[in-house]
Amino acid sequence: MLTITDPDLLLHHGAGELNAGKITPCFEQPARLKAVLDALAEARWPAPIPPDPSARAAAEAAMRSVHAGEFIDFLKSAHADWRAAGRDGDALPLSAIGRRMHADRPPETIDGMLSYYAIDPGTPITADTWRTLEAGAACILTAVDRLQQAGSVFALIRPPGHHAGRDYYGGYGFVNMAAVAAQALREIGASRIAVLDVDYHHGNGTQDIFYDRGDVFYASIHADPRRQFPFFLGYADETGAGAGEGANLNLPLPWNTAWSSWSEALAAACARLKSFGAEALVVSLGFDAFERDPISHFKLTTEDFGRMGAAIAKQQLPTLFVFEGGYAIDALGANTLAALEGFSGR
Ligand code: OKP
Ligand code: ZN
Repeated sequence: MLTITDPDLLLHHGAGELNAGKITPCFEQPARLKAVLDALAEARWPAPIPPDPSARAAAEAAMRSVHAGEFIDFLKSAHADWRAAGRDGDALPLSAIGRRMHADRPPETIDGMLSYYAIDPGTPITADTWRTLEAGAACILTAVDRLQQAGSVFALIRPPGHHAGRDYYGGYGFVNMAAVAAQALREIGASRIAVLDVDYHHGNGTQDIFYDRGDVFYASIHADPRRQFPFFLGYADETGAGAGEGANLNLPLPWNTAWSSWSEALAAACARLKSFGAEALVVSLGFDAFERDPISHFKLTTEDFGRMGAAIAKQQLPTLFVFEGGYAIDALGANTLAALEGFSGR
């Protein structure tokens, strides 16, 4: 399998996130990506390639194709604005929009804007965040470009983007790279795309971006939002709206779910993406459903990720894997390799 990655993806490195009432080191850190790179090299997997220069040049426009322009403007200048306000270190929000407040009036200060666009206090914006996002989007565009020829491509990027909606960020990420991929695939001619999200958390951002569209089917297998982030989206009765009615499938599962029930949900999702008539598949490939993940509560094993890869391969679709979550860094390389090998039948 062809892997696309870039050294700039190691740049974004937040100092801390709010966890159980305390600031702790970020779970989402560059070592995650390094662990996967090392595992691929050790297994003598074909060497990853960097994004094409043309993809670099097109990265910002690709981000704008799925996000609101003012939101991208904000991300681009947020850390400089933070510095200009006299702060150093990472930019974090200090407030949030409550019910019946003005979600339609962006404030003027950086503190106000961070609170306006963030959905959690666990997603620091650093001086390097924007460059990291540009590199990620460039990898996605290159992956899209190679997909037809290669049959399957792995975009090894970070931070995870599936919590980023049209005009908000959070859940460690800022730009929804799976959505960038699906949109780019649409633009090069595929008329129906499926996004399959196997990350432990619901991809509220991906759902948000495509909720009223009938051309991109979104299916997610995730921890029940009644007990898990993102808390306010991911219920089974969210089925799409307007032209998108029926093109959204949420399969929430209880804590402690293991492969026997997880795999039934996967079979259900696969059946639906088949009947949808997808011409290409984007997989939000998270590994936090792993039994030893430090922030999650499912029970998948390394071998189960191999079974997952094999089941996805059975769909016989051009498949673009986008790296998402997974925080048990010591097992992340083995888990990722298991999924890719399972898919490739190695
Ligand atoms: C991103 B992805 C711990 C709270 C965690 C955010 C989880 C983001 C997961 N401080 N809340 O879906 O793996
Ligand atoms: Zn996750």
